[in-house]
Amino acid sequence: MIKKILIANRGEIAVRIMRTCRELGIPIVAVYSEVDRPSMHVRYAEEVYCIGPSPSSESYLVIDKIIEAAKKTGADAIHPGYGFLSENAAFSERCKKEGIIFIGPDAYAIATMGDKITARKTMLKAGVPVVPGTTESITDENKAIEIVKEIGVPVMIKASAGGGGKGMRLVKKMEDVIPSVRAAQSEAKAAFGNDAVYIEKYIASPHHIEFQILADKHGNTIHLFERECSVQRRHQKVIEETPSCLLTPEVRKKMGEIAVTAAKAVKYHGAGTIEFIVDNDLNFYFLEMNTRLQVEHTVTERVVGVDLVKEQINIANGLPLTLKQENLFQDGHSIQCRIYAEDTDNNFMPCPGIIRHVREPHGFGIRIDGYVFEGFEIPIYYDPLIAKLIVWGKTRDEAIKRMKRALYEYKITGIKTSIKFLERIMDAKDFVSGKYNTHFIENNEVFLFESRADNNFQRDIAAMVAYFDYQSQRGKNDIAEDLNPAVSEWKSYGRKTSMMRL
Ligand code: MV4
Repeated sequence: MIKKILIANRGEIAVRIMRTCRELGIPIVAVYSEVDRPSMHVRYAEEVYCIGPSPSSESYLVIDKIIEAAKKTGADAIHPGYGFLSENAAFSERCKKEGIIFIGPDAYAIATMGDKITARKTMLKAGVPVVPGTTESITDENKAIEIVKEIGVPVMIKASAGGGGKGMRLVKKMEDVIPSVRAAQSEAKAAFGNDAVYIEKYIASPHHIEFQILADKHGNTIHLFERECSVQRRHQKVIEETPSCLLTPEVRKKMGEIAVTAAKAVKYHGAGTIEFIVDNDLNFYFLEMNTRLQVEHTVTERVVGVDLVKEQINIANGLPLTLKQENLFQDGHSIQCRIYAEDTDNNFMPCPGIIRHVREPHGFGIRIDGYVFEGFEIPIYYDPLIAKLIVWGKTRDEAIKRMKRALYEYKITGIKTSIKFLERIMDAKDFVSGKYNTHFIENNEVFLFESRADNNFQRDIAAMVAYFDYQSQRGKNDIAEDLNPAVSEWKSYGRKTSMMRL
């Protein structure tokens, strides 16, 4: 059984994992880069270990440093979180070799799913529907032309080593096929050191719907239903929710079964996600598998009532799953908003800086997974995610209203954040109706950006007028209160009352 867990990550996810470890009574080791010394995950842990300079390439991404930290602190297990080393097959293998439990799948599953062409072939063989297209990397350009003629334009050219939208190309005309294949190959070579590309039929206006799965080391595999992640911008998810408005009970059941089949095909163990692309006629195709805990795992936790990190730890310990598929159901509706330190009206430019003031929403149906506090400086070296705001409601309508209330209460000053932008999404007709796909943000640009810019201008004028009015009134009023009294008002109030009692 695991005696001490090293969390090879930072930020909100490191804190989230540590919270479950604390509940389970498992000692924690935090690792940190130089700039992260004052970070929340380091404060939260009872044992900490510095793994080097601030750039992640010199700290959180260095396998030797993480292994050294585990050995020095006597940690017998490592949780990689998401990003960094979480989907690195060599890291999973190295942990095994060092006798350390990697809380995640083995190298075989990570490598098979990490190479998209191998993943497509493996899924086809298992009977999982994939987008029509090639099953081998493109080596013969004439063959590429033949295949595109067969499936018809438009098509997508994708890098086998890519994923998450990296190295993708849309081809609309036959004469663009060969130049696009060549360009994609050289791009893939430069980005991933691997020039293998494949071709898929282009699915217009798709939904991105993914299924959460859990699998133990004894062959038991279950799914925990779907997450609708179609609100994205440049392949960065902005909002996630469950259940999806698109799925019918029949399609949901079928996709869940297929997701389990997909995981079994790579002898998967741990928590994982099967991503599907779904068209308007509810045809669904396997897109890729994420062999890690995901940023949006929280909405599943809320609606299915399962602590996914706790399940990951039990699985890593070799315990059989105690959850049974037939006992699982989706209770109500959950939505997550990702709060970023960014300027949404300036091309979503990251805005790291010092947090001056934070006031988080509270109350029924609210969860915040965050890590920042007043005076904390968000480092420039990592993802600018500040917090995830997760709400639950009995119905989707209630969840949206609760999210609006929570965003209204959420105040962060000192840096720019995406809170206002998220509030506009909660007011967008297509979001509220649930009729949206992956083009939602671009289709609603006027509402989400420009039109509201006018309102902001009016609001700014109103704020200025109020301020000047306030300044001109100051001092004129006899009963105006001193904003910085020399004696605490608590103290003077106490004195007054004690005198009154006499
Ligand atoms: C596609 C597609 C249409 N047809 N593949 C983008 C991220 C990567 N996981 C795959 N992506 C897409 N693949 C075919 N054959 C459209 C997208 C896509 C997309 C997918 C999910 C969520 C948002 C998206 C935004 C643009 C394009």
